[in-house]
Amino acid sequence: MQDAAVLTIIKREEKRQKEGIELIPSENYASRAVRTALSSFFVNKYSEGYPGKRYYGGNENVDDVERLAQERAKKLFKVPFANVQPYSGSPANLAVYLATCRPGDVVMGQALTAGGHLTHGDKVSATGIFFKSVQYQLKSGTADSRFRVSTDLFDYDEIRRLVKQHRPQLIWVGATAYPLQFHYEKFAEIAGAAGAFLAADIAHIAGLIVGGAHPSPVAHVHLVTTTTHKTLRGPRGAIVMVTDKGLKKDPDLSKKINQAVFPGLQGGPHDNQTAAIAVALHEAAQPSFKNYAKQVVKNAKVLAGVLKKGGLALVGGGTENHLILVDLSPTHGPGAGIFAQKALDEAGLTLNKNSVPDEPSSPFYPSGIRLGTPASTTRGMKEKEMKFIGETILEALSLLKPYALPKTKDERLDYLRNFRKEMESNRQLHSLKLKVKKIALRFPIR
Ligand code: DSN
Repeated sequence: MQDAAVLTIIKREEKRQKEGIELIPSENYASRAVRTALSSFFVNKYSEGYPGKRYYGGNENVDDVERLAQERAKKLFKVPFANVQPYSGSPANLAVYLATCRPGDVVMGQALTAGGHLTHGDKVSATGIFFKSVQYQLKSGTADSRFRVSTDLFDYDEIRRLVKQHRPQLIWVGATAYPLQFHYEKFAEIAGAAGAFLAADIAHIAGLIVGGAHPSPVAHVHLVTTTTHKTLRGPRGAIVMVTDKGLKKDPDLSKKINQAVFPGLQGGPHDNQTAAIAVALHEAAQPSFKNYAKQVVKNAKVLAGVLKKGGLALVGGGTENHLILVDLSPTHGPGAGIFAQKALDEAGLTLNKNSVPDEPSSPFYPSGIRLGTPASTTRGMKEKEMKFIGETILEALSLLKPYALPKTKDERLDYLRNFRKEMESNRQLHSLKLKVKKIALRFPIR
């Protein structure tokens, strides 16, 4: 590579990834084979349309690779139809709206502050602007580990009541910050009674589903969307699938999804991404991927156990998947997520601040942190490393006791600037970072 300026930055990012431990639950490491496909000659091609029906010439190889990706997705997720062209998760979800709704229709999804996704009808998203969005929350009081481990945080009576009142055309089930398994059949019963389309967004848990570590929604929903870069360990990208149940409700649903993706929302597909998705789907179909998925959950449970024993409040009281949501408000005060993210960054542990159910602060200064095990498990880390990570988190968080988020916006800016400086020069965090680096380097990223 000849561009020294960019190469320097790329090398810095490589070092950051190698020397730290990645705990953001939506991130992962794509294999060398996936990255090779991404930088292949397919980067150079335009291929608006679908296999056998392209607008430009020279697409015989693109057709082959796209058909391969489609077939692999269908087989892996056990669905009759897959569109592998969405650039990423948000366009994939928009395609579902375009295929099932008209502007102004009522739609419903889990609120962002309760762990849902922007594209499930949040008011700042196109999905909340062009549709009448109704949002459901989680049960109150779930963000506290003093409550015994719950197996379900959804209030189905309340969701049923909202559905009866608002009659949505489309309902979403799926989340970006939900630590327990989804019981899709319960959503299906509610959506079915209202005649609504039910779409499962499995972006976070797709790898767990195909690895047998989480139930599949396929028998219960009409549509499934997923990104391909999270637990599925592929390139950034997405897939929209239609189930047999979906085709029964609307035999034209696959055609409508294709039309929605192109020409409805996108232009030329990213063929290099399609090739890389095909590679990732092949990798996820291997027996070793099942071990990976099970280890992700096992690791998350061990990590959650250490954090809970250390006195942290976990939403749902623990985890059943790859993700842990810590509510810091009882231990570190409202809005403490911003402090925790920075302190842990300085210790070489990357995770993100996150809202918690019943958030006492705001989405900009949320009270929780969200972390997970997909990336560290890809590196080969197991229970022993999870104990180290958990203990390191507890030690770093113990430094935050003197800090509290000021009430006013003006006070906050100065306070946070000082806080950041203090964290950056904190010797205890620096020594934790060295320990993290030592462990991290024992687990190469391939
Ligand atoms: N940004 C993703 C996540 O972190 O969960 C959701 O789109």
